[in-house]
Amino acid sequence: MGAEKEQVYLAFDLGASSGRVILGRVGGDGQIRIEEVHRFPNGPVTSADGVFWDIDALFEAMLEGMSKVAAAGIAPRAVGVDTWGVDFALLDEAGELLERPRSYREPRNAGISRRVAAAIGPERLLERTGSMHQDHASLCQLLAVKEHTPELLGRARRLLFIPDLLNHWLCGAGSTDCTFASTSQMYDVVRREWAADILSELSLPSEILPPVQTGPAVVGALGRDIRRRTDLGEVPVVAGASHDTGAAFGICRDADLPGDEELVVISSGTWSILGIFVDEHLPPGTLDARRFGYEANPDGSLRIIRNLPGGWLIDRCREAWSAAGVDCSYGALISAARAAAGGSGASAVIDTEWEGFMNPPSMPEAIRRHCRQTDQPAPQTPGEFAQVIFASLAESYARSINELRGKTGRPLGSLYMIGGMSRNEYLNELTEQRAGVRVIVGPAEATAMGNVAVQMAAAGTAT
Ligand code: LFR
Repeated sequence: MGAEKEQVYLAFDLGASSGRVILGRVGGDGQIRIEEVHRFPNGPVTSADGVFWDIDALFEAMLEGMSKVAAAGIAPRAVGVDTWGVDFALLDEAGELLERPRSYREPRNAGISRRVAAAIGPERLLERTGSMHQDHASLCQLLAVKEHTPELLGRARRLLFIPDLLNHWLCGAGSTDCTFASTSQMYDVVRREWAADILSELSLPSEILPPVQTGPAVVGALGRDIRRRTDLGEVPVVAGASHDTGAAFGICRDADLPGDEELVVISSGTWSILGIFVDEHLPPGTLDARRFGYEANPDGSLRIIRNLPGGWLIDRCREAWSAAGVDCSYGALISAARAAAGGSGASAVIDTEWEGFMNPPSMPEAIRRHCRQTDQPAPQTPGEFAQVIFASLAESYARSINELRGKTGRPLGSLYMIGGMSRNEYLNELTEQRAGVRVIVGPAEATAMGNVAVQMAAAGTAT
């Protein structure tokens, strides 16, 4: 590999708990090497009006990361943004935000998915949009906008999903891609069109939705103001894997894995998205839309997914404990959880999808409350909490894998665990035991790698 052949791509990988600016270095061997240049916190911000994202701070942090890259004398071949799914911003005639984008953890969404499913019909909703029935789906959130602030929806001229808004600010683009559109419960991935009929039946506007592209594409170049503020050049902006999970699953399709068993993938960060690749929708009625849905990979192909809580529970506990001075490194918590295993305070299995875990003021207290309500011993020490959380996550993975085995008939013998939580070897062991699978640990940086892979496909690596 000649050093002169190296190409560098810049990935913005924004999760619901932290954001990162990452360099993807690609040498003559075509392998992507990931290097983090900037990391910043993210999280839902609760105010009297609801739960929002601090989108301005996120964008500033992206600019800061770009400035660092320019200061290091690096000229990226392209940039690309991926973020968590479903959330969007509404823009007025002048292109200004009508309000800060709301977080999917907004409590006003509670119960909307049941009403939407009842109005449209659960099977039809799944067939037309592919989406799991979840209160935080963009469709449900848009209905909440209409119900709570109709005047705001009346003034909306354009809806941009979070990565599209960031791209818009980077280069003026105004489109989305199929990976993100497929998280919205408003898009028919198979027909490649917005499900305008569904929106119209809920009296929601479809004309504000952006054009959708399938596959990697250059959507613009860094605008003059961005270039001035960061010292980067007119770098192409690539879209095609703007949903973080879509980016991560994109690199699994061709993963060279041992054995020939059917593979299930878990992309695990704040959420754990469990999925299998499929060629098309399964016959109507095969999947329970409350639990499974379809999302698009960067090339437009489909995966069946189940969206399960992931690191959210333990990370919210860590926040509470570190404020009280407890050593909250993952290493310390994993050792403490192992030590607690078998103790009575560590034996509860919680329903990780319980509504009370969505955004409680105190996660340890919410877990205690859930244990009391389900007549189980509540954990006391951080080690016991960690044990309960890890065992419950493993149990939720096992239940979903068993359900998928039952519904698809696939043997599903191996589990490809990717994303930041794949580093938790104790959780991997518990998952092997409970789900009866062999866990193959994949890249913790799968999302950023997928982002870079799409940039390479759009911007090319040839010199
Ligand atoms: C993971 C993820 C999931 C999505 C959830 C909420 O980061 O993108 O795929 O369902 O966030 O948007």
